[in-house]
Amino acid sequence: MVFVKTHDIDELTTQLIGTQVILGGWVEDFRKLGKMSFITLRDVTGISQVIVKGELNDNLGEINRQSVVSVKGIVQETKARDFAFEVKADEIEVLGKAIHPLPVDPIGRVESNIDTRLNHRALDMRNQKTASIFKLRHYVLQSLRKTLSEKKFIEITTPKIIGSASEGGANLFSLDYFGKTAYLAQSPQLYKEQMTIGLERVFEISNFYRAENSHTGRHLSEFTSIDIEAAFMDYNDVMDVLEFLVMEVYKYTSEKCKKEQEIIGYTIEVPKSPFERITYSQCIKELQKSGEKIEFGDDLLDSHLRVIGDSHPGFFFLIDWPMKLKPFYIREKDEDVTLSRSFDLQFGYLELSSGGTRLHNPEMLKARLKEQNLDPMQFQDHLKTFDWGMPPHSGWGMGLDRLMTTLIGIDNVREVVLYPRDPDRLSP
Ligand code: AMO
Repeated sequence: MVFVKTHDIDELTTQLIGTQVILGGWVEDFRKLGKMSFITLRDVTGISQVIVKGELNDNLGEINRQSVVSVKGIVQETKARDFAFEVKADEIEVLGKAIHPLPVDPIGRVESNIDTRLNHRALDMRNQKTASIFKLRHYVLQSLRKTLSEKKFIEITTPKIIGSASEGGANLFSLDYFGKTAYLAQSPQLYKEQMTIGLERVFEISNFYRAENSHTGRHLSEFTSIDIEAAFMDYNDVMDVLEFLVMEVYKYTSEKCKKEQEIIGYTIEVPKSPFERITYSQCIKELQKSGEKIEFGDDLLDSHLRVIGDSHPGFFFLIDWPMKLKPFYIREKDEDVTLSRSFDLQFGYLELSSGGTRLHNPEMLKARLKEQNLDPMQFQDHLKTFDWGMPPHSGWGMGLDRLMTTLIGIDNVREVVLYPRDPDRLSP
């Protein structure tokens, strides 16, 4: 038999009763009851019952669960409670046998810990909860691309192998590049800024790399970032874009992904808009009030963010950080040059995004690089573009994996990444 499917399981309808179909999928359950056998067959769209009788049943050997089979048969009504239809098999072919027992139970009846599941990720994807998370991720990406395109952002792809650091020196993976040292990009920062001189509004959704020796539920060595950069926009404008985008993701997936939410066991709650905008100074005062030893100018540690997150659950912006805590490309405020036009988007304690208005004056940018002990010579290729009519611009980067965790109420990014990379995990 050929293994071409005529239908996906979710395409079986009343109109097809009496029609011959060819289905393909995995055996979720196999029961041989003397004169007949029942197969529960799953494909990516759903689950169906296959009934085997007569000579075909007599000649049918044992089929291991999770083997992949092709079934040719006639669609008919069923007495089974859990199914709308069944297929009475005329031919069954095992296309790929599954070993028994499998290293993880794809039905999820026997729970496996996350490390075991990640070690067998392809098989874990047959677990409906895992598959639903990745279907949801697909719709999140769809929504992001749609909204940004509608707002006239052009999707770009910047290089991931680079000759010098994009975010300053720390946390860089280096590699040998034909005898020279190259690095894996930490972000598209410099390239996305450069692209504003020709395309005005750009976005990128790609993987970036951070050699952070962190063992938390929110840090990965390779993460997916959504980045935007926009000419003629201030940090308030790009915060508006970010808020709109997050709201659209929540609205779209809460409507579109009903089945996935049911399987995951979590209801996507569309957040309230507008998101609160709290200044860094207000935040320091709040922390001092709650007894934390912190001064203006100190960075916010995880412990501080947890305190702030407790009193501000959900989405909020933390704005106007001190200049000294922000990267070299961030621009100061006119009314107080110690403060920056910058923000982080928080979800409770979790940082989802950071961004701001950029310096677009080359002399000031050079001075800032020196102030932060970075060598302007290393940034020559970038700096020269600032002499070609660089527009004022702003942007942000947001961790897609972290955004996904907020959507489905989990606290480990590894659950939403196919093959996570962290200091302890380089394979599969
Ligand atoms: P930043 O370094 O704050 O900013 O990164 C932006 C967002 O990316 C996500 N992120 C990570 N997610 C998982 N694992 C990691 N190791 C990791 N590192 C970062 C976070 C974070 O908020 N160029 C600037 C952005 C800009 O100004 O446009 C930047 O990279 O969600």
